[in-house]
Amino acid sequence: MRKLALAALGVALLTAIPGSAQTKKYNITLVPGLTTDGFYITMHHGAEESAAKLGINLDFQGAPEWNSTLQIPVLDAVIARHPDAILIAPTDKRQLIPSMKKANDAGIKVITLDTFIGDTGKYQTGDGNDADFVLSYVASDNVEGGRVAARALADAIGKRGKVYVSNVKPGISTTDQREQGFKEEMAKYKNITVLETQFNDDDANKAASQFAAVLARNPDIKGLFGANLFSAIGAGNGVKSAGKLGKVKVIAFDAPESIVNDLKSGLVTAAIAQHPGEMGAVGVQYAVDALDGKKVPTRWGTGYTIMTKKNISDPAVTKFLYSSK
Ligand code: T6T
Repeated sequence: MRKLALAALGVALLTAIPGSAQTKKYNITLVPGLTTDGFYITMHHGAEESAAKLGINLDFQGAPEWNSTLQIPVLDAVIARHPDAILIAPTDKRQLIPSMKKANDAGIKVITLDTFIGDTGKYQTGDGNDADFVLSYVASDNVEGGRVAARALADAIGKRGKVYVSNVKPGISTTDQREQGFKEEMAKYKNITVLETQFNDDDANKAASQFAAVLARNPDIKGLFGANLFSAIGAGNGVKSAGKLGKVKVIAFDAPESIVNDLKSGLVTAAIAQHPGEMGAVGVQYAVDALDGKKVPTRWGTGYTIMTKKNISDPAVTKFLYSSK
């Protein structure tokens, strides 16, 4: 129902265009968390569709890995070219603030997609916090996503046993919030123990070897939550290599094309697919609205599609798989 409502609103957003965008061909740059991730490739496609409908120029500039020390110079180079607006998925809650502020001070409209800067993801509050200048935050509800993952994993393991979170690194708004939501929800299950989080730096190989190490220390491990695409793929590969397919349950955040086989084989019990295409489309729309002098909502929440073995052949579900190119 919510999905339908969102889809309807998405259509409304894209059709209620006043035409003013045509008077000036705005230049908008999308800076993803990294360029080589199906999540951001899909976000780019959504942004491109919206840009084509609105008649604006869209540029995609990012680093090949999730690393704020690589993303900052990319952003600085984008600012030097002075686009009208920047849509960015900041790779760190604090480290991107100075450059993003520089963009805003130069008169460039700044919107964050997927991740946020600062402590809350609430912008334009007037409370003087150092991230308040950002116009809008367009993203999933990541705390809720973590809760959904916890409930799915608890059910998969019969509400009993040891589990852990395979995560990227601390300081990323999205994955921090997923872990928070997961742990808050898991605290409700008295027979489930959440072991120490394993941080993999967005490196699937590292996530796989970390699973082997966790298993060696905890031969009775029952499940894990891969808090993003590379964490889930990597930890899932670790489970497979250890011969634990189906015995150690995996809940995956994100939906690369490979998730179809992982769900069918039983390696992954459920995948929580985000809607990055919608993030890109709404982000472009908001940037154009802001440039046209309109007030834009400070938060737009995109939904989730939960993928399981049961529904993974349904086109209404598979349309939310991320594209790899
Ligand atoms: O999970 C997404 C994104 O939401 C997160 O901020 C970083 O990782 C992904 O891009 C998946 O790799």
